[in-house]
Amino acid sequence: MLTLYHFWSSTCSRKVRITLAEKGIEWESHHIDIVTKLENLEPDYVKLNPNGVVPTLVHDGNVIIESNIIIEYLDDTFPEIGLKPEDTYQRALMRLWLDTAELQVHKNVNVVSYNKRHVPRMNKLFSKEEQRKILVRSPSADKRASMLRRLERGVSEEEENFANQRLGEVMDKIENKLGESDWLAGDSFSLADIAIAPFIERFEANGMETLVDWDKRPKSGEWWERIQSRESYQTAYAFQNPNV
Ligand SMILES: N[C@@H](CCC(=O)N[C@@H](CS)C(=O)NCC(=O)O)C(=O)O
Repeated sequence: MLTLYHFWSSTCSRKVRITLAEKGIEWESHHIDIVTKLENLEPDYVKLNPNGVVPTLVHDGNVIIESNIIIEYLDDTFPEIGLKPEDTYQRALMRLWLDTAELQVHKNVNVVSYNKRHVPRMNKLFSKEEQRKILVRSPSADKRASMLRRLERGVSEEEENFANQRLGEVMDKIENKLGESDWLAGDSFSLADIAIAPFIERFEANGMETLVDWDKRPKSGEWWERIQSRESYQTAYAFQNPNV
């Protein structure tokens, strides 16, 4: 039995839902509202995920956290439809894309979307003092410190520009790679494509136009079309907020 604790619009949750759909695995949904109800900070959830974030997978009583680790776990455990290259070098390169998705893309997209998306959403729901109290509850010391700093000082234009440049570099890397092969880790669709795809949708949703200018990066535009036309992508994105 597989249970996924996830939030409908979270990029990391979407990675896992795409993987589950690619493999045709049945799963039970446990929606964790990370925005209005802050269910990710409830003690019972933090027992499962000590970082207080989504997603979390529970499989036959075993708890797995971190979206990149979850998607590899799913691929290892349900290998019938494989999502990793056969060749071990290509597999290593695939893992590098997973790292890039987390360490370069997720990290910087959070900086860029702070003023645009995060602040208006939070200010509509909570006063500044309430937001401070929420952040203090975050079980991750790193996250607590950086988010409290952002709450006090905001994200400067300089920080936003720096993060945007790092994201532009990833998009250039993607364009170069797709000049060599149809998919990020070679000739077949893999976890590398799954790990990056939800961020491309996020760039589009946030109107980050220079990143998704497909005239400038045509190979990436074609790749992005191919990903969106997959049934797994459509299934993952069809999951909507159950609380509205
Ligand atoms: N490295 C983690 C990151 C998880 C993460 O940051 N999840 C976000 C949603 S994409 C979250 O739960 N945010 C809630 C919060 O930080 O309060 C992973 O890949 O699973």
